Amino acid sequence: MKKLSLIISLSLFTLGLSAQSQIDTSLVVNGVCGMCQSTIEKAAKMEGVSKAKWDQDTKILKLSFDKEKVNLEKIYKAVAASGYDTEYLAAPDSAYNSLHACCLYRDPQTHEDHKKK
Ligand SMILES: [Cu+2]
Repeated sequence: MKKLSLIISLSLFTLGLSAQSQIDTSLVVNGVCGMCQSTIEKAAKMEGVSKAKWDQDTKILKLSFDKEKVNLEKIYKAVAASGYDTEYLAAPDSAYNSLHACCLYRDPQTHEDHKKK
């Protein structure tokens, strides 16, 4: 019985550790449409990221990741490299310019065009 309780407390301890390495945070990422959403989420979903969900209206990318495997800086760098400006880092022009025409979120006209639909 003593052994069993030791095993239980050990596994609870391990559970506690894994829960602690999980980070839930969010990141502001500019974008306009569903296509932007899939590109942003795809870029953010790297190893160690268990959740990456971007909202078109709020521009917020909700993230859950394992801080032992990845960090926020790595994630926003990948998102910026995919062509999207984040609150910490702007996308390089070359990446931005290779986005689909309907995704060129830096142009106010793009936002207008999406509102009309
Ligand atoms: Cu788009």
